[in-house]
Amino acid sequence: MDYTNLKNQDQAVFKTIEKEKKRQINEIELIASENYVSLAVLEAMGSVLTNKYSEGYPDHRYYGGNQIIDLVENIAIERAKKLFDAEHVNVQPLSGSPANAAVYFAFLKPGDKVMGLKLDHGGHLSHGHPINFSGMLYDFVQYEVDSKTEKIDMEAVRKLALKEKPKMIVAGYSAYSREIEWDKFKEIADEVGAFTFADIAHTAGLIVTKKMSNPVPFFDVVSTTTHKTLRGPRGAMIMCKERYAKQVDRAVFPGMQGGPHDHITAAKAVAFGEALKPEFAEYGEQVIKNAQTMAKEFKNRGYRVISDGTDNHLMVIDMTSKDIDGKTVEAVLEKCGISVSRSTIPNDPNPPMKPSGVRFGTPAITTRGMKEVEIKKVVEWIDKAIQNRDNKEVLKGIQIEVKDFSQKFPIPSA
Ligand code: DSN
Repeated sequence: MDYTNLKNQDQAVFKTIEKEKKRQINEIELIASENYVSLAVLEAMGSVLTNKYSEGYPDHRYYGGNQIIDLVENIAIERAKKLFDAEHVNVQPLSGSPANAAVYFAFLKPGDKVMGLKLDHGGHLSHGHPINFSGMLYDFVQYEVDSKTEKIDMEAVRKLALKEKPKMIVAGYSAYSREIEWDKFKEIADEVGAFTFADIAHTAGLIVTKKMSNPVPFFDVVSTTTHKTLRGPRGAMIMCKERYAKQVDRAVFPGMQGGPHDHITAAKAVAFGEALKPEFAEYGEQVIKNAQTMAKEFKNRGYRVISDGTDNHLMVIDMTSKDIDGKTVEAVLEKCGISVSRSTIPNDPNPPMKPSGVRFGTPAITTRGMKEVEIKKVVEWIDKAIQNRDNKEVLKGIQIEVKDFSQKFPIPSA
């Protein structure tokens, strides 16, 4: 992308963007929630649509001059409906947590009981953590993964639901590597009279490529961010059954938000258009193949993979299997030009700021064109760095190799 005007006008900001661009080009990104957008998505985000105010919805705006904004919002809605087989879509949520806030706002009253997966078992802050608005405003009961399999035990979920009788059950997670039994969640929710809410922020891009199962056709309401595996701009959307359309739309605006970010809506439409193409299905398949290769390589090298593998784009590795904690691994790999995020493991004995695990993900490196052979090389570097964590020379050597290697896999938007 050409930044000529920015360069001429504001050197301070231009230089930071250039530096970040270089960092992205020269380093390996393994943060499971990150990806690289296309130039077309980036151009839409940088468009004049950012100049407009359009509170309301297509054909029902509180400002004049929105005929063209209506067109773009409708394109985004129609493409999202097609991608996910959704009855109703709201493309205005600004990001994942605000989207989840709007869902709770649409379906619940403060103090209502909700079931969500515990954060250190793979859930998200907005699924009921006590320091998050969700845990403060609603009466969350947290379910856990099974302590032996580290997978969700649907019989345990059922027992808890029968005991607690929640008004809503939340499924879909941030650090859980297994397929989710949406149908069983739906059965349990029906049994106790609860709403079903899926947060598919992490796996949306794999769901649209039909590599993972889709909760949208039978869950009451589903939220997703648009920037992770879906490879769109930062933002979110909510999908629901037609019968909940009004309450969901009202919860987003005027309930939670003001004017939608129309430039981001346009970029969402572009990303959804890309996700409808056959190439995106190939991408989704490769993301999972790469993650499964990565998990296998870690296991071969003696690392303990939580739940013993992965069905999606991510995995959490218990670093205590190598006598090191997740925070130290994150810092060591940063020195080598490899970005990862520390993560708790189920029933983590260590605190969240210095947890036992590291979460690894393959969406970003797959966008750059890396396949199984490159994944093996990446794991080799990670293992070497961990083994030689106190050896500055070895770490520097890996960083040089990583830089040389990364430059061979261009980033679409850099
Ligand atoms: N921060 C995102 C992630 O890394 O999973 C979720 O909000």
